[in-house]
Amino acid sequence: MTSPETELVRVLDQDGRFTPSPAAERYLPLIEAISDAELEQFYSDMVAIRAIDTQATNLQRQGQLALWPPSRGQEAAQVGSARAARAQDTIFPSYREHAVTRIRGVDPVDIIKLMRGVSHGGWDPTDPKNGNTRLYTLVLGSQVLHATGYAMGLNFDGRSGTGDPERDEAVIVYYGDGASSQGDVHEAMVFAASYQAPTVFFLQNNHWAISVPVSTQSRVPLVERSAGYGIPSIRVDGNDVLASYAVSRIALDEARGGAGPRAIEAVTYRLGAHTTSDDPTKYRGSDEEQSWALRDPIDRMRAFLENRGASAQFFADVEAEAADAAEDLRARSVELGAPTADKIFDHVYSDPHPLIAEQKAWHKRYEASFEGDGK
Ligand SMILES: Cc1ncc(C[n+]2csc(CCOP(=O)(O)OP(=O)(O)O)c2C)c(N)n1
Repeated sequence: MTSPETELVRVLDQDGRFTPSPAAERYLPLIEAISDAELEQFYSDMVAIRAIDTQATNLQRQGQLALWPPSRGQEAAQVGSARAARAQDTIFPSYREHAVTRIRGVDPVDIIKLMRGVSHGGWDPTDPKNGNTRLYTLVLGSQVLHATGYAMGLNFDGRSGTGDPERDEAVIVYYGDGASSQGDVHEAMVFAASYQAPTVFFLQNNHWAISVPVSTQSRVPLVERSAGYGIPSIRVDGNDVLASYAVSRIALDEARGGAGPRAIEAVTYRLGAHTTSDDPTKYRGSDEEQSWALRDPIDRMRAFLENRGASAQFFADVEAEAADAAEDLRARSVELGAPTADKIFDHVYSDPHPLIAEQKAWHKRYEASFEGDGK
């Protein structure tokens, strides 16, 4: 049975033609109002992050990083939703939201620092240059609780639903199909719905929780999980950047305006490995991967822009800028060096703690015991 929630919002078909689905009807005025410059920005965001993502994957293969979670294939879901957020909104990423964080101003080298093990967090979430972007979360689903608690706080502090769209704030939180099975996510939804917290739950259904397919995880479309808590929920083609932008804009506007939480299931696909430690050929067939490769979000948007008359020069410039961004990432990543051992102890608590101070002193004595060794 198809419920309204399971109808897919899509405006660009696989070949980039503008052919809106019935569920896309209410979003068309918004989409038609997107300027040429914004359309081009969406495309260049996607191309840039793919180049950066490929570079980071290569850096891991060359031993420069411990691990990298590739975002290949998920660019449209991320760029559309991130471009829909207002500057005052707060972003709670999981660990694959490289396009989102970049759009908010986080330097990609700060993600490298985390994955290289030279930083405990990567960036300072309170520094305005990072666009209210909280840290990556590796414990599945915990950020969904953090986001909901934060959104409840926005309501308590009168920073949401006041009727002033220039000041009202909302929260958008990213999580995956696997994380949607975590208890934390369900608790968060109960609280968000009960308190009408301005939270947008943005689920990227990339079809695999490492080797577990979404069909094993859920008997119903994932969009029905959030709908079951009374949260208005929309299913969108996550490989269509325009649809992703439009549903996110409306959901965030509604949440910010005091209408309570909203949920989006972006149907997309992880084209690469879960992380650089994973080998997807062990659990999924190449037919599936190839069929999704045909739905590549970047190719789709490129075809759309070409049909509108974008010049060859535009595409060449975008490619060149993306290559420069990737090269810059490489140059700065290989120069990061190792952290001092003190840093491991200094960032455990924000205030001094006697146990940590004792451990730090012990470690210093231990290191000193090697001095002069072998001479
Ligand atoms: C609480 C918790 N349980 C298990 C893991 C191990 N783990 C890391 S990623 C992952 C799969 C996540 O899949 P999904 O939520 O679909 O996100 P994706 O990685 O596909 O973007 C698992 C089980 C973890 N990090 N945290």
